[in-house]
Amino acid sequence: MKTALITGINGQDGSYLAELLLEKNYKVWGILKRNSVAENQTYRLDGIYGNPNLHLEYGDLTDFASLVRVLQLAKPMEVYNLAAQSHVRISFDQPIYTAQVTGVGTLNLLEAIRLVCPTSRVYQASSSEMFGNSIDADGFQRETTPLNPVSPYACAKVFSYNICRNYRNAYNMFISNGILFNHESPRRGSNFVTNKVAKEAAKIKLGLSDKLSLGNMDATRDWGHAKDYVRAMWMILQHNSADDFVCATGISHSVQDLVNYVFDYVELDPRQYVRTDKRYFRPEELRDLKGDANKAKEILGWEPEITFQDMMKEMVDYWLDYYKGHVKK
Ligand code: NAP
Ligand code: G4F
Repeated sequence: MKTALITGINGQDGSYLAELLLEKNYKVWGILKRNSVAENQTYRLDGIYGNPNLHLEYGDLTDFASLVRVLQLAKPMEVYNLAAQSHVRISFDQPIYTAQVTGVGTLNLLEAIRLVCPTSRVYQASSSEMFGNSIDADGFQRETTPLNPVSPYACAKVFSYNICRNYRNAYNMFISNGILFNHESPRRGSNFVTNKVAKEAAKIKLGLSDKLSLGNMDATRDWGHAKDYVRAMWMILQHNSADDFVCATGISHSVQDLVNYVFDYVELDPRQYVRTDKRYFRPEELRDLKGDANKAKEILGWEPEITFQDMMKEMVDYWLDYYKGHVKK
């Protein structure tokens, strides 16, 4: 039986990845950061909670000793480092904390793996945010595009990306970076733009709200579905050598396009409800992201399957069901 450890197991990606690995008959260990309200913390794991092959342990990326303890218990063949302070706007409010978790936290984990289980295969959740405003002449970002981060979050992810490559080369460890473009789902935090728009449009449709405040509507993103991207994470660690891969759909939409699509789906005119609010703008904005995932397609055979349109419908339907249930209660 294969054994995997997931940091960030209760996050969007961690919960889908845990489901995928359990389906593949893995024993799955997960690290949970202590939270004062335990109930809220594991709701994304509801579908697999109690599975005898799922083991949750307290730990924190900033607490080296806790990582050593869990690695000694789990003895994982594969480690997926998904834990992070992952919100770009919030990284401007908490830059030092973000650097400690999203940057140095990765180094804590690598050093613990090097000491406890150096033959484990390691996946690092790197991000398209690392490219910043660096774009190739054809309008795409790919593995060779220079990294030019424009947020504290992205700077921390660049540190993690580089320290992973350094440990791979210096210690001959199997450490791969997935450079993933934005991916979403109904499990996405509702302060990220896709789920914020889906949730608020559903509330407006049901008469529970009358406005949606957003930041930069001109920014464009390459949005895919988290289920497709956790499949890529697993495929990256099954490859015969450690390497770095971009995962993206190759199609980008502006935030305005996203709003238009969602409001059209719920049959409302966005001009009546959507406003911009400077609170949601960033001190420095990453304007455009569009990824070229040809390397992952050619070497791993990975391709995204779920379209932006189907994903946004799934997210809006989730919130419509949620609030209809809520209203009934
Ligand atoms: P997410 O939903 O924000 O999940 C982050 C996870 O990290 C949560 O389980 C969180 O636990 C945990 N965590 C935060 N601080 C921690 C700490 N100090 N120690 C241990 N655990 C900690 O993020 P996601 O969307 O699933 O993304 C997964 C990873 O991929 C992240 O590293 C993110 O930066 C990266 N990434 C995401 C995307 C995307 O579009 N989703 C794209 C590229 C890269 P609590 O919830 O209990 O705080
Ligand atoms: O949904 P977002 O907050 O995602 P962002 O900043 O692109 O970061 C996400 O994707 C990265 C991969 O590229 C991950 F590494 C990272 O962890 C995270 O998962 O914002 C998307 C765009 C931005 O341009 C933002 O300025 O939407 C714009 N936006 C406009 N109004 C808004 C809002 N974003 C948020 N969160 N809230 C708004 O009201």
